[in-house]
Amino acid sequence: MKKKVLAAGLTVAMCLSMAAPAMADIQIAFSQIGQESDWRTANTDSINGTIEAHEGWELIYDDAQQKQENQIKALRNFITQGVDYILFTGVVSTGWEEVLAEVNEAEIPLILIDRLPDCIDDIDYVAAFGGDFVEEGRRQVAWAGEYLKSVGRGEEEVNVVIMEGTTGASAQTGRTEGNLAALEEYPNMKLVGQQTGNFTRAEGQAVMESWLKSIDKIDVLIAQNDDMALGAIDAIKAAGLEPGKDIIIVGCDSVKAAFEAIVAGEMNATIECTPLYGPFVEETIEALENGEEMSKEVIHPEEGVYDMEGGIDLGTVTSVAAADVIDERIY
Ligand code: GYE
Repeated sequence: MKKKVLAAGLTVAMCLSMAAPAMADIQIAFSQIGQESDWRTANTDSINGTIEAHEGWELIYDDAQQKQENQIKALRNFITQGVDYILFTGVVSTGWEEVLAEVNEAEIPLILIDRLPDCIDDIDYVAAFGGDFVEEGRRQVAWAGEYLKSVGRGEEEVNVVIMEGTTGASAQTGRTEGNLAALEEYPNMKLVGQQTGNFTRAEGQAVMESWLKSIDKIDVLIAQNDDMALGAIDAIKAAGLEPGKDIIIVGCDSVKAAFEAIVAGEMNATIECTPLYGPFVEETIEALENGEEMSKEVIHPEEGVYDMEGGIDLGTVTSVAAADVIDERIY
């Protein structure tokens, strides 16, 4: 009798231990760039939060602190660990062929997000999702050009500076391409400065400080993200000028802090680039787990433009007043 009970107990224990691997979590590894901006924080929170909240999913997260070599190491670690999915955004756009080929060889489904690598056509990936950076850059300059027209300054020669993001990041190369192409459409806007501020507030402030010393007159600042615009606002105030009035400021991302600056009259506009990729990641992995195939087409989310009063027509989009949406903004 005793023997029987023991045997039954053993069977149960064996079943449990055999069932465990089948129920193991799906491991989703995410190689993130760093923590340079409010956008990045919101992006990390959205993706990590979604994965952590999903039953049966396990997050393996790596913050590369803006270093490509750290990202390469992280990707190789993910391969060694045999994770089930890899989420990847590259700090710069070049130099990924080798390590992404290794991911392909390991047959780990690769989901590309945000800053897509230049070698995208030479690698296998299951889905890609990111901002349309060229269009965002075009919108920045077009907003300033159309705004100037709307206040009767369309013929006035104005001096423009472009504060760029991290050199070599697709968000920088794309936005710069869009900025420069749009400047051709507005002959009254003259480019007098172009420098990187690395997508951070501190560098945005430092670059603006040095421009204010070396350039006689700056009328328009195009900052390739809101954090740099906010840093520049501090420098402009410190120089005794009025941001948003003496210098027209157009940012990119549409983070809450930029809406607050616009509502306070210290910034003029921000072009939206959504960081909220959690839902896309969730949908993609759920579909793949159900055996569905995803399209290889790069998905660009729909995005708006926000400013002081709204109503600036940019062809593909018309601006909306930041004051009208600020309460809904969670990042
Ligand atoms: O605009 C910036 C961030 O890659 C779209 O990176 C992203 C950019 C974003 O640091 O704020």
